Amino acid sequence: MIELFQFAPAFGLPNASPFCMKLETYLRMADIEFEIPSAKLQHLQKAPKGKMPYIIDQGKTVSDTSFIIDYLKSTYGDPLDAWLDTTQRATALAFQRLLEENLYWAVLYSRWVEPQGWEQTRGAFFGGLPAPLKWFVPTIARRGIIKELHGQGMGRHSLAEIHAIGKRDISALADFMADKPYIMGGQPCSLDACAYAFIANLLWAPVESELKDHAQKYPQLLAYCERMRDRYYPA
Ligand SMILES: N[C@@H](CCC(=O)N[C@@H](CS)C(=O)NCC(=O)O)C(=O)O
Repeated sequence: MIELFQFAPAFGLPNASPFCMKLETYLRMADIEFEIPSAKLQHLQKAPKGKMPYIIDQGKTVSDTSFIIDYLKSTYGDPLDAWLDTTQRATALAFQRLLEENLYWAVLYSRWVEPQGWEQTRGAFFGGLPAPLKWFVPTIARRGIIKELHGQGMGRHSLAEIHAIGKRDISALADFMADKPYIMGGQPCSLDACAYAFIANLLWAPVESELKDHAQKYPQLLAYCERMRDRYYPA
């Protein structure tokens, strides 16, 4: 059976990492059996690209959610995206990039850099660490994220600019979704695994931010997350 290596759940969500939650949601949507070995620090250390999640299937290790989903489609079939035409596929890819390559960094900033977000992130991610680790690991991890944000570029903007960038992405997704039940229309596709993971992480993580406030202005986003949760994570 597929082993899914990811972070332990946090923030009351299946995963506080939108990438981990995306992949778990995809597996559930595609009805592929998997198991999650209990989360350990060594899993991240063994991750082929130093990032979570990754899978091991039939002795093969695959990392990066997009490559993993490609692998799953070619190995187990593609029950979710066959109905999309080429224009819809192109649109879905553009929204995936918006979420993963842009909005992600604005959300990361709100969690790790903004003082209020950092308080909540530190407690949720590092609260269980024993002394002396809890005295220095959070600071080292935060320094690493700040360096990544600077390297990627988002961290070079002012706070107001970062909020403006993130809000535009949220509005674009909400406006495109409008009153459709799923992002691309009346039925789900693999983009929904990604969109649900990112939007639920924004709406439902207990990290107060301007981005969360902005997302809450769109009732269709909340209704969408509830629809996805009820369908793929039944209580
Ligand atoms: N492009 C990757 C991104 C994965 C990613 O950024 N994972 C983050 C968590 S959201 C991570 O593992 N960060 C740990 C680190 O950088 O040390 C994917 O699609 O899987």
